[in-house]
Amino acid sequence: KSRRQKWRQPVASAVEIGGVKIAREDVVKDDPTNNVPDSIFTKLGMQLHMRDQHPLGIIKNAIYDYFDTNYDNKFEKFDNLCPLVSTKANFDDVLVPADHVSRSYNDTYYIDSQTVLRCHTSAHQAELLRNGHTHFLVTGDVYRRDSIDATHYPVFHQMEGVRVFSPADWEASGLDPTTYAAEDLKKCLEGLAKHLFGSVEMRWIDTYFPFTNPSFELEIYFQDEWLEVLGCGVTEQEILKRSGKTDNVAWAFGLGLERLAMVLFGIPDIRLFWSSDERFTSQFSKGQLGIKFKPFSKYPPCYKDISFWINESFTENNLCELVRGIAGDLAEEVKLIDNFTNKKGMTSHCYRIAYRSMERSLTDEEINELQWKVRDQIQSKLKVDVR
Ligand code: FA5
Ligand code: MG
Repeated sequence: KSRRQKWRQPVASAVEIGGVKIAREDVVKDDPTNNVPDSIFTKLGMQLHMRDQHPLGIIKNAIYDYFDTNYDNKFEKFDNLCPLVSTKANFDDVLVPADHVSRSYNDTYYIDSQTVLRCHTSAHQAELLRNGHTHFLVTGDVYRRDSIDATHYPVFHQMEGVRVFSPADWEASGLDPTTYAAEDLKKCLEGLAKHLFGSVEMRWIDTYFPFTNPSFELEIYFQDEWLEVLGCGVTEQEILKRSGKTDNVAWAFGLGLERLAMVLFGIPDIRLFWSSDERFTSQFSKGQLGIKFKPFSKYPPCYKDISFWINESFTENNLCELVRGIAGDLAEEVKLIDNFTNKKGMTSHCYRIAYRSMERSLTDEEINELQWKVRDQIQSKLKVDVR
């Protein structure tokens, strides 16, 4: 056996989600319409948001409390819906245009051409509306091919909220229904932020989503930067119409639970949510919102640069997936630090990879081994010329 084998975790052959058994070969297939690696399969069924002692479970329960208290238990809760969904549910039902980037193999994990790992909890909106639900929260793990840094991870957790209004709700206000819903939405989410954080520096940003109009993002000041914690807006009328609601207006939001938990507990790196190190897990307990995380690791990062001439098919997400496949959670950040095009029109990229463990010191030997493997696979899999 090569020495490299020791980096490979054994992969379980099946997981169970909400009573449904999902086999590895149902998810990871050697097929051009499939791009799910083992590292993603192993995250299925973990359901960190179901653990009352885990920061994600604690924050989920705190949000439930806010809605139960302020809306008289009116919001129904779903937190065990299967993350394997149709492309129709994930995209078409929420009006994502046929040419939208989020549909690409570069951004989304496809099981086959008709089935994806949901990339947002909005994948469940339309069906729940069709089934007659008017006030609901959907919590779950979501999956995206994405960049690598302290606030991005290919598996994370969202909570979707939807509230449908009837004419009686807005008529007395003197506002038009859209303005009424947008104001109610912002009040609701500002109240939630206050419930979770007390006072915190935050701002609203106008944005675009295919399924809402107008649309907003909420950002919170954290670790010297503005951090986007949620997207929201007034539901497109077409979505309501398709679910048989022609006289209504609605709002919807999608919260990033890791991002909110990072702010709430002062968790500096998103990889920590996956740690089973007792020095992490023992710091949290059920129902405790006031805890500040005490970092136990200041192990030094190690930086390795790699330069190569890119080709037309090169994407940063492919590079990040490759690095994660080799280094797993030892990859802290993958960052483009230089980019130029020569006279012949060839473009060179230099990426800096930061390796760091949250749990221990890494040896030069193991980092060099990782970096050699990255170098190898960049050439063999991404077909770029390493300089
Ligand atoms: C959405 O996913 C929309 N479905 C949200 C929405 C729902 C809008 C309903 C309107 C109505 P977005 O891609 O911005 O939007 O993601 C929502 C949140 O998820 C972000 O604000 C962020 O907090 C979190 N998030 C996004 N990508 C990552 C990632 N790679 N790692 C961790 N958190 C992430
Ligand atoms: Mg966003």
